[in-house]
Order: sequence, then C-alpha cells, then structure tokens
Amino acid sequence: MPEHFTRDLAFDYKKYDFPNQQLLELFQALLKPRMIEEKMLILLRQGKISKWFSGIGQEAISVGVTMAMQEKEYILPMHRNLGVFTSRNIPLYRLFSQWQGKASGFTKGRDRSFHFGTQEYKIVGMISHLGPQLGVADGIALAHKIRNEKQVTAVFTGEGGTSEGDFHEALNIASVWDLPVIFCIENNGYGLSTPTTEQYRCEHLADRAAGYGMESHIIDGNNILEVYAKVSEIASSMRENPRPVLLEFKTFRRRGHEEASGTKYVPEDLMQTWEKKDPVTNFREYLVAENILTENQLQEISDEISSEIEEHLQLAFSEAPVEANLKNELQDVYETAEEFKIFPSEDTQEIRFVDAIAQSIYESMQRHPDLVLMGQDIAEYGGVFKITEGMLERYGKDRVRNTPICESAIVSTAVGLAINGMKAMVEMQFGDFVSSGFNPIVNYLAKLKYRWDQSANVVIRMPCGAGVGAGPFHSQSNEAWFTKVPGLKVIYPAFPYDAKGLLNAAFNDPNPVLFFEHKALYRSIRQEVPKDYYTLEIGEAAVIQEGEKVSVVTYGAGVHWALESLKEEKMEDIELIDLRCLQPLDVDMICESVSKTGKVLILTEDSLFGSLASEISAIITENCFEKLDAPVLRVGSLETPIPFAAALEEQYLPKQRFKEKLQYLIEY
Ligand SMILES: Cc1ncc(C[n+]2csc(CCOP(=O)(O)OP(=O)(O)O)c2C)c(N)n1
Repeated sequence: MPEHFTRDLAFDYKKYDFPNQQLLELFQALLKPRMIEEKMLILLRQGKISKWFSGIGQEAISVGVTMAMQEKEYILPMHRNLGVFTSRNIPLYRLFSQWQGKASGFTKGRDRSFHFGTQEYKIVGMISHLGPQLGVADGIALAHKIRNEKQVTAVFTGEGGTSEGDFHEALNIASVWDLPVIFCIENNGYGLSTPTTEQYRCEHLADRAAGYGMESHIIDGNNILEVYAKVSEIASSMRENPRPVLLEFKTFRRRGHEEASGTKYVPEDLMQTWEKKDPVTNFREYLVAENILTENQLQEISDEISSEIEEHLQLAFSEAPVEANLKNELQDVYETAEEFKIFPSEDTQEIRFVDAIAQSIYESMQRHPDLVLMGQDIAEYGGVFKITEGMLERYGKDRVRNTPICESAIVSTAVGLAINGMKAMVEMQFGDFVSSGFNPIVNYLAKLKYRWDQSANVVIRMPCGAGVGAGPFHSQSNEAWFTKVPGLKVIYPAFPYDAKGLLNAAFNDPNPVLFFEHKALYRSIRQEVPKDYYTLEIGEAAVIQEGEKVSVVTYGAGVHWALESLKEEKMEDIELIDLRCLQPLDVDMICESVSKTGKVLILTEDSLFGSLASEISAIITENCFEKLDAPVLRVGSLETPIPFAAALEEQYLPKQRFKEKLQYLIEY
C-alpha cells in the first residue's frame, strides 16, 4: 500500500466494471480541472486573473457528465463547471485568454469567465441570470428531436438556480414535449451564503421531477464512476427513447462562492466531512491501491498536465490585451443580413392587416422548412386572433406548437432552436405578456451576437396597442422597452403591405426581431397587397403624404389617427412619415423631412416619458437644430396605466391632443 494511502475510501469504486484504460482516462480528465484551479488560486492571489468561481470538490460531475456525452452533443455548463470545458479538450490558452479578456478567448474581451459559447466544442455557456439556459437546452433538444437526430442535451444548474421560475418552466416544457434534456442539478449545499434549508423545503430536489411527470435520479456527485456510469446509461436510453430526465448530484462547495469571498458561514465539520469525500483524491487513491495507476504514471500525468498549463498560460500572458476598436464594437452588435430582396409582384388582392400577417407566416413556413412556430393556443385553436389558423393542418405538430403558459422559457427555447440551426417565431398572446419573457429577450437574445458571435433568428410577434377597451394589461405600447436594447430589431407596421413584406424580411433576418402588430388595425385596415411572397427592407420609413408646412412623424395606429385628423380638420400641406421600423430607425428620412418643413410633431401611442418620441426629438434637436422654425413637439398618451372604460381610454390616447398640437405648430 502506498504511503499516502492512509484511510478508507469514501466510495465503493469496485462495483463498476470499466477497463483500466478508461479508468485512467477518467482520472486524467478529473485531475486536469483540479490542477488548473490550484494554479488559478495562486494567480488570483497575485492579481493576475479576475474573479473566479471555484469548482474544487465538484469536478466529478462536470467531468463525468461530459465524458458520458457524445462530442457532437451540446452541453450548457454553469460557472463551476471547468471540467466540462477541459473534458471537451478546449486548448487551455483559449480558456486562459478568455479569463483575461483577450482576443484568443471566445468573446473578444467582451464577456468574462465562463460566459461564452462555442459551436466548435458544442458548449453553450451561461448568462449571469442562471435560469434561462435551462430553456435554451429545451430548444436545442427540440431541434434535434424534430430532425430525428437521436442526440441528448445536458444542462447544468446549481440548487440555488432551481428556485427561479425558469427552472420550473423549462422542466415543464421538456416534459410536455418529451425533449431529450438531461437536467443536472449540482446540489452543493449553498447558493452564495444561503444554505439549502433556506432555498427549498422538499427533501430532495430530484423529488420535484414527479411534479412534472418526469423521471429523476439522485447521484453521488463526488463519485466519478457513479456519475459516469449512470449518465452514460441514462443518455443512451434517452437517445432511443427521447424524454427529459432530472438528475440531482449531491456534492459540496468547498470554497467560497467566488474566490476571496470566504466560507465563514459554513460549519467546520461539514467542510471536514466533504473533504474526506474529495472526488480526485479518493479516485486517485483507489487507482493506486489497485495498481491501475503506478506512482510513476501518476507523476507523468501530473507533469504532463502541469507543463500544458504552464505552456498555455505563457501563451495567454504573452498575448497583448485587446485594443478598443470602435468600428468593430459597433458592427458586432448585429449579424449582417445577407442581401436578400424579393420584389413585390403586381398581382394584388385587397386583404386585411391580419390576413397580411397570416399570409407572411404561411409563406415563410413554406420557404423555411426549419421555421418553428410557438405560442399559446396557436395550433388547433389558431391563436386568439386566429392568425395561425390552418397552419397546424398544413405544417404539422412539430413545427406549429402550442406552448404551456411560460413566456420566459419559451423565448429561451426559441434561442436554443436558433443556436441549433433552426428559426423560431414566438407569438406573445398579447404583447403585454412579454414582461414575463423579458429577461431572455434583453439579456440572452439581444447580447448573443456581440458576446460570442452567435446569431439568433428569432421573431417575437407582439399583438399590442389600445383603443379596443382592453384595459391596463391587454393594451400596452411597450416598444420602447426594446428599442433601447442594442442587439434587437423592432418593427411596427401600420399597413397590410408593410406588415407582410416586413414580417417576411424578419423571418429572413439573422437577428432577433420584435414585430409589433396593433390589434385595432387587424380587422379595420385593408389594402391591396401582392399575392405572392415579397420582402421589404428593414429600417426604411415611408412618406405617406408629402407636405411643406409641418412634418408629422409617427408609427402604428398613430399613422391612421394622423391621416384621419388631417382629413377631418382639412389640414393641408402636412408631411406624414410612417416609421415602419423603430430599430434601426430611418434617421435620414426624418432629418430630411424636418429640414424641409422646419417644424415637427412626433406622435406616439406610448406615454411620452422615455418613449421613442423622446428619442426622436433628441435626434432632431441634435441634428437639425439650425433648420428648425419651431420647438420640436411630441404628443403621446397620458402618464397613467391604460384605462378600460371608453371615455377614460379616449382621454388617455393622444388623438385629440394631436390635433391641438398640430394646429399650434401650423400657427407657430
Ligand atoms: C437572477 C440572478 N439572481 C442573483 C444572482 C446572483 N448570484 C449569482 S450565483 C448565485 C448563487 C447561485 O447558487 P447555485 O445556483 O446554488 O449555484 P452555485 O453558485 O452554488 O454553484 C447568486 C445568488 C444572479 N447571478 N442572477
């Protein structure tokens, strides 16, 4: 017995029957993240690397799960899963450069630590918000399932993350849709400083699976062989019989939440208990005791890893820091859309706004066999506005999907579909409900391209707007929540022709697009629209009426209110601009018009404070000040929630105030 082998092992490794070579490979994979972390601790103390979330003592989970997966299968790790990255054989200098914010990393210095993904290694890293990636795993798995590829997807969360709504939503979707996702909970006792007793009240988190109608297993997360054996077996069975499985890995966080934050809230005896269960030492001692690993081999393996670490660290340290390049920063927020335009034919028919949208979806489903529609009640029922009626019969259940009521995880699922090579449309039942899916839109979707160069072809349709007596939660104009988030495109058409051409363009665009559809226009506005498929340019406004006296800049229902008022009040010579797209905004057309008329009124259905109208006003003041003959004026809804009763709603909306302000400007 070797000298250092001084105690009984914490695990019965013997019951697993793996060839020696495989055991050695597992050991090597297990040792690597440990040795990297030990080195990182030194560098951290020397101030040479930034913030670090230690996974010391938890490596068997990352390594065991990754080794049990096929290389082509996606893994979505968390902040303590270094072993996932090393087991996928990412060159260490790239990881080190990533942690130092250097160009050879994965985010060009734009994001830190493990906040990145890489298609090359089939890893999709976390965003700080923890929960959203569970839904992203659903989307990745859904794409595999639709393509019948027999692949599983593994996603990680800590036990703290299981308290987020995203956890519940993602597991529920995976269950309802039989998605082959391995949900891995690393239960390490603490979420930052919060112990499990203050995080949840069930005995085991695995017990929650029953509530989702899902299979679950509890696995000793410190026993590499148990992790590897069970996950291998479960993954093979899931490939043949697609279904989600919840795994709770019991383990312990032996270091502070982040290095330097300490562990003084953790009882000493707990630390000691778990130290004895260390996954690396126990496995090493077993292999040595069984003569599977000789002392010489152990030395060789350690030396090899050590010199790999040193060599790659030198590479990373010798790399120059990233330099700020304004052009690159700005151009990497959006994926460049391919030049793609299909001109409208002259064969037209008069249709309603709602029909134009339905036509676009129908034709786009035809053109893009990888486009998936998701939304509440959109399949058999056809959606609450009947826009997707008939799509299920035509395109089938795989591509036209009713969703549970879970906006957040459905947006995340759409992200996952896009990451795994498909296109997704999400219909918000009412645009108001987007608040429940806000996080993955503004944090995941919007930042993907900029962070790790991943485009996301996701269109979120937003039935919106007031004037239909629908009250505070079915009437909002919330476009300004999104126009200020770099990475999103925002389209808001006012006519059937634009709606069809722009929605078609949105499905072609590789960027996330929010597509606003005013409900009051659905069945009230008709227009001659080309029967065939065509696209319009995203980002071009339209002059609806030319004039010299005043420019009216508006969008959505505002265009129709303006047209009505101009007609009713016989206000002539007014230039009316329909923005059509709010992000990107056609600043040139706005400035051109204002330079010509010298007066401008910006009309929005939104409340004014912080609205797009305010932004446009600032743009005009900054760019066209010398051309102005009057103050830039805005008119919008009241600074109140949207009321239900007709008289209140009428007072809330800016229709009447628009006429008064326009008259004032004409006379100014
Ligand atoms: C939505 C959100 N809330 C809070 C935080 C801050 N935060 C980061 S990690 C963490 C603890 C996570 O605990 P757990 O999921 O158990 O993972 P562990 O760190 O233990 O591996 C907290 C509170 C966050 N990143 N995101």
